[in-house]
Amino acid sequence: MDSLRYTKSDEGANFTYEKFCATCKLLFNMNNIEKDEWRLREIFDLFDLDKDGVLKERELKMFSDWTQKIKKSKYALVIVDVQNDFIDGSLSLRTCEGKQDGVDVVGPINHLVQNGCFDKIIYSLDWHPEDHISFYENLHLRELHPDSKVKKKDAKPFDTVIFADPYLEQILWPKHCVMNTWGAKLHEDLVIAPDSVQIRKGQNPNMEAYSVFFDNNFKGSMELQEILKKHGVDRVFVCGLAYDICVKSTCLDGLRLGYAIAIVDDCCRGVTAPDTEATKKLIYENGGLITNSNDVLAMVNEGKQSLVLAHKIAKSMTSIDTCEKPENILNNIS
Ligand code: VGL
Ligand code: ZN
Repeated sequence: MDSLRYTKSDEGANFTYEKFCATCKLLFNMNNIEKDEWRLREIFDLFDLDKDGVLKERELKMFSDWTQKIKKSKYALVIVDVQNDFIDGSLSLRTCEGKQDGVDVVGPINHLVQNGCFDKIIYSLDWHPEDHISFYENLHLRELHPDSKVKKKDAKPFDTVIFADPYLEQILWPKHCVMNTWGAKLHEDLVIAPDSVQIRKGQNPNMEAYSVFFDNNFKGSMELQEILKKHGVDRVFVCGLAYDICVKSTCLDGLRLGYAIAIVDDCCRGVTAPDTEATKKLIYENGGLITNSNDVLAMVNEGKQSLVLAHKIAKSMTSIDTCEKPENILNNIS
């Protein structure tokens, strides 16, 4: 007789993969789970600590914490380097290999800023001193290492050289974004959201700083992380210039730190087409989402959930991937 009684613990014991999938179908509004089934499987396996095929007790608690987190966690928008020099100035993307027009991101970014309910909006600015190591014009200021395949006398803008001290592989960019000059200003048509913050990077003359996350900007390198932490942000949308340089490094660093990162494809422009394609692939392979403005607005305004972002949150909660293989990601950051 006793064995027929249905108890609370039986309910937990029945939380199988099928039930998990049914819940996820509702959460993510999935009509067809086939394509993404592997993600559901992976998330379930993350929670199913004892690998018995059902979630119970502590495992069930993890599952419920995850659903809470994906319903409640906050969103930030990081707008990378939408500055004059990358649009109309010395490092105009129009004159680069990909022949992209940087100004084309201004409209779609303004649309996001004016219509999206983001919990925090952050603008980054490439902000270099006159003697910055990345400037082709400053090549005479420092010695190259014998390892450098390109020698001083042959070097042209956009070549990669290796400096001796500090030992550093560096692309030689045309002089750009010199602090307090017109070229370093945000584009005049870019809408600046109230309560937004601006982060300057690349101020150390001997250090390149592509990523908004890790920069020696003389205030310490944790500025962006501190802002995100203060606002309870787990999910970060990244857009701006240049797709295959600073947007790329920011996304990869964010993923490595455990953030759920989405790149807003239509709000980015790159230096070269092949590098832009490679960037998308790399971000996807590292757990990031490639999305567009319309989907971003559906997420932040209408509560639409992204399985890719939720998957990343599950991984970070169970911390199987954050900083587990930083060398893999760092090797890929150029
Ligand atoms: C950038 C090249 C040099 C960028 C900054 O913002 O993508 N690119 N410095
Ligand atoms: Zn720069």
